[in-house]
Amino acid sequence: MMTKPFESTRPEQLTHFLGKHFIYTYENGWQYEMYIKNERTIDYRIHSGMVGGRWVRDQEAHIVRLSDDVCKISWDEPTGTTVSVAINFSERQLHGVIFFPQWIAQDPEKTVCFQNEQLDLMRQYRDAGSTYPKLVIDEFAPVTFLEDCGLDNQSVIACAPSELSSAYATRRN
Ligand code: FER
Repeated sequence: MMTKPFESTRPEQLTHFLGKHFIYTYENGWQYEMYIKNERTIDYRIHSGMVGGRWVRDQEAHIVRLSDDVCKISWDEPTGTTVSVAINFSERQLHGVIFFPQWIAQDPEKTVCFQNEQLDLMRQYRDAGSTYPKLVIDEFAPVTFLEDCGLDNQSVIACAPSELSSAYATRRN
């Protein structure tokens, strides 16, 4: 039987989280930026780390409320990478788990692109493998910048990380 998609999505519980835009650095030094675009969608940029330079718009995600200040966002990339990130907005602390297929661990540069223009290529790489053993990254990250950008704002994540000023990702608030 086909599993019903998005069966946990409860839009009425997500209003506080939708529109949040935030920058965070995992304890391993990898810096990421995420925008919760709407109840099923995120945009993101990767500023540094194994796949620094990669950026993605309109990634379908599963977003759930765990408490008034905590949500969990999980998704399956066209590359085969899967990610689950829990964000505590009041403590500005996040925990992410990233499951990379083996082909990305061996050649991360293949995924460094504006993914929206390379979706077929990413799926070809994914299907060619190899997949196993997965590289599992399990890290905490403080949220160093946080703002509200509203729903479906196309101007938040709109260019490659390399096109931003060096001050962009180091802003703190
Ligand atoms: C994150 C961890 C990993 C994240 C995105 C990824 C936007 C994606 C990794 C990849 O596709 O290579 O916190 O947030």
